[in-house]
Amino acid sequence: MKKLILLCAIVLVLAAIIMACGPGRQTPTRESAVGGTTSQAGLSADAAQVAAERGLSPDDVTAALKTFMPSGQLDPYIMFASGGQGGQVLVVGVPSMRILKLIGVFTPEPWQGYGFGGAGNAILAQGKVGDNEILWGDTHHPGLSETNGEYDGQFLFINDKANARVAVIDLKDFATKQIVKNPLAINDHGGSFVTPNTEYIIEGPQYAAPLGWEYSDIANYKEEYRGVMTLWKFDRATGRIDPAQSFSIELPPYFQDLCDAGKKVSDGWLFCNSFNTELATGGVEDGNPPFEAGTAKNDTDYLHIVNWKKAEELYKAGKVETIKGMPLIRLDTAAKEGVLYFTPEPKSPHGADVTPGGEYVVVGGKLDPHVTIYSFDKIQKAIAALNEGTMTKDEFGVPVLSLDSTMEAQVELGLGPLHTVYDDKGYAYTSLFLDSVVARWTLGGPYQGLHPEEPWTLVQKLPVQYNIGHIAAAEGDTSSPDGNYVVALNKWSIDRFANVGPLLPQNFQLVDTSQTGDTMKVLYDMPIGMAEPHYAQIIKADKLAPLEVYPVGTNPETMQQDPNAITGPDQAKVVRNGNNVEIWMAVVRSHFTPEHIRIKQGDHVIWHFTNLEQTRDATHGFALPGYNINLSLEPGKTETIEFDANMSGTYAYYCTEFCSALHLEMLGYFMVEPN
Ligand code: CUK
Ligand code: CUA
Repeated sequence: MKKLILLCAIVLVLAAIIMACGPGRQTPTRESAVGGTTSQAGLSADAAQVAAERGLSPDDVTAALKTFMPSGQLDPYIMFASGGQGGQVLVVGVPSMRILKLIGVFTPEPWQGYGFGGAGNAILAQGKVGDNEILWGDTHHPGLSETNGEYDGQFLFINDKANARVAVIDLKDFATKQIVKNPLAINDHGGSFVTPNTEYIIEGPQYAAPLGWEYSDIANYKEEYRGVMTLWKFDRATGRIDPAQSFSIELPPYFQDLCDAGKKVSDGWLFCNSFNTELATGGVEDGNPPFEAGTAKNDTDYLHIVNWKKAEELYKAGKVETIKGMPLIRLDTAAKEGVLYFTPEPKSPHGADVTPGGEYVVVGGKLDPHVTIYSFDKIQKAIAALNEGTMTKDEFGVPVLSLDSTMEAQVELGLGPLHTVYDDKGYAYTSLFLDSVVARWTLGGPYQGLHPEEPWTLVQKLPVQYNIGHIAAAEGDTSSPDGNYVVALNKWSIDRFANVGPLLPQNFQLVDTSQTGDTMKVLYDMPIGMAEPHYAQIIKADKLAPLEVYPVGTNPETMQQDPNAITGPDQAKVVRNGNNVEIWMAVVRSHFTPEHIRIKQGDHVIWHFTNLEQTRDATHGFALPGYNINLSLEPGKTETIEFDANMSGTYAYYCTEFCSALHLEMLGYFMVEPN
């Protein structure tokens, strides 16, 4: 009945809108509806008064109108932002900048019951380093799965810089399914991003160390420390990384940084920065130059140009050495067989970002006021022109292509260029860390007709607060970026928000990039009060098709029917077998079945839960005091916990989600009789 009333109301509202728009007009988008209202009627007297009272400028009012999401309306974009040292992923609606979810990835997350007895424990345990359980991560770069260079909305990958791990999140339920630990590297950075059909998830290195992080003194740096790039094979059918089909490439100990995959014309190639071609080893306490000085001595470092299709051939042909179970293309093989080339890049490079059509790689040198644009075509010609007798090599035998032969252009932007993203109007947007601005500049070549300005020129510098690191654009890493929004991920917020003590939130600023020319504006400030996000990707919301509820009996780890699922409370039971007690529990508004569990201290407990609900949002929680057990049982989910009842006592277990008027009554007793 309620549904029927709602439906009638929707039909009436729709009819009213269509009539108001006059004949022949489409149902208005949100923006045209707002525009229509204001242009027809102007701001209401109320609205004008509010604006005056609050001291809002016309720009403020426009920004508010562009970001306000009326109750019940949905954002057209979804942003996935790394949660930095929080080890999570943030899901944010754009342009409203409302946080929709915090996905536990490398860190236990209580709301999702991730890491408190259920399936999350097994997933987190995959991320062990040796025997050590690691219960946090430094998430840097989320990468959405792609099909033909476009986000396909199926999976999200993210790296843990601190421990060299990569996680797989299934966007069917926005939950982490897998963590792989890199057996050769102990930290990473240039990941995770995908090849254009998600054949591989790339994990690039950062701080060189002996392979497999074996012990070796830093005095042996040049001989024994290495960088290593890993190509994790992704199996779409299982939705998991397949370590058995993955391989790595050995690199010199140059502190490789950000990487990006070629696409379209440059499909099959990878590009990766580096910032320690000096082979600095620090040791300031012994009178050596500190790392920050030692790594910045040279005028240029090396852009790494990697032919991953060639590397894949070598791997398949067995031209690898297997170390710690990981097939590795050795550095000399990579150099000789045409897998790896270098070309110089200006001071302290950070971002390496491939243009939508794959024609160029844009590199920002943190200590150089320019971005340098490399042409893939020129790189290919320079490689073809290499001649064994005359070619320059670095000290590890890798061919070096001259900057002249690979560079297309340089654009002077200002201080501290870091990362670059793209839109649909032939513009590039670069974050300038020291200037605290978003710089909009024009691409040339095939992009020239898309904007009114000269190619390779600065168009606008938009101040942001403060010290922008990464920058993200709507559909920005695809072959066809959108162009409505850019988000500035600012490292400092200083005075932008209420003082919450010495640890301040980060500031995400939403930037309107919908018009050409000198028109960018900041629309919204969003404090991030849980960590330091590094990168984000923004996907069209309609590309995502998550489940509304799990089919009853779904195991969230396998996404298959769980063999221990039950279909009704009548199947609930407790079975004792010696010291093993196995429980099949039904969960449905507003009771657990059974409500009494009697066991003996020292019993081993295996406890299966099935939430029988199929109503959207009818989530129940399960909290068991004293045993660190906390589950989130979404509709249809089946989950299992296993533990030793080492403490005697009487424990009321209860539902943690306010699921109904009788939610408080949703409980039971776990009675553990002492020995
Ligand atoms: S890094 Cu953080 S601002 Cu990990 Cu992509 Cu450049
Ligand atoms: Cu179930 Cu509250």
